[in-house]
Amino acid sequence: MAGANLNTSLYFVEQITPWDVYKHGIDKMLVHQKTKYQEMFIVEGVYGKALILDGKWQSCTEDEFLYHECLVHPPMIFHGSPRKVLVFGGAEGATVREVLRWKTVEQVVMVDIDGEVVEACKKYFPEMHQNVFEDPRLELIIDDAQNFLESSLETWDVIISDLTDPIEEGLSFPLFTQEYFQKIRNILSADGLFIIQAGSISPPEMYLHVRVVKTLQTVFNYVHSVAPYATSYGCPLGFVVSSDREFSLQVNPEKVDSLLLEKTTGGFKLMDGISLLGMSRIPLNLRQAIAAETQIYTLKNPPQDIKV
Ligand code: SPD
Repeated sequence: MAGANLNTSLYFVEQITPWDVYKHGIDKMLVHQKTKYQEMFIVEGVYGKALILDGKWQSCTEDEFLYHECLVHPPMIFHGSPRKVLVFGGAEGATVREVLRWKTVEQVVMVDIDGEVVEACKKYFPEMHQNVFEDPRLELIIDDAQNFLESSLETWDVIISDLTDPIEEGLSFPLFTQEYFQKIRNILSADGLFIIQAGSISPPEMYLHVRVVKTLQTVFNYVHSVAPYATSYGCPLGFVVSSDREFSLQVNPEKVDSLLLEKTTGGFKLMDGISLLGMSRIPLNLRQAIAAETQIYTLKNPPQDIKV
């Protein structure tokens, strides 16, 4: 069994749900820092090096491609020829690394609130960022996504939200509301696509993902979940792709493979036509939950019956 020879007495314990924890064995603690916004750990173990923020596992060098390739490429592929891409979050640099694989991309702006985390990631995760912070097509802005949206006048072909999990109370709640998604829509080009990391799709917690989907459906004409398998989060995640232009999940794997061959560089570990087809097929229980849900998230009427 993998990890059977683990010889550590040090564990990082992550609360996955109020009833479940995930114990990650640790060989070395590389960083522990309280930044202006959050508590950061960078640790090392059988999964390589990992970033943990406010007690939540963000990514690790061993399996981050499962998350980042699935977050970035679906909207890029559905667009076909993205030139301008906006990324919210993504301190490790792996999200922009995937964006910059696209030869069509001329401009990327990455907005992350926490410059201290970005600096630590530059130092400790060269495997993830692969020096993309030096790419002249990338502009890094240290700011709150909401401030940026207030002042942004440009439009974008693809917008990627690589932020926290959805929650129904607290500081991140506004980032999952109808008002916020309307602002995103205002800065998307007419054929642009938006993808958001929208939390766990395991049965006890999928209502959060489902409500994000329903909220997005009030803003965009076409909204679909995709389900990557990202192994070190302790639960299956769901991303949501939204657009006002129709995009088909009836993916033709051969066409996707030739698009990727023509328009990207570097090769993939996970993404190809077959993988995109697979992650676009979400299970029946999730489709049924989306069909049955009536709650949407607005700032005006935040949820009253918050589950713990
Ligand atoms: N519970 C999963 C949380 C993942 C949040 N973001 C990951 C960031 C990777 N760039």
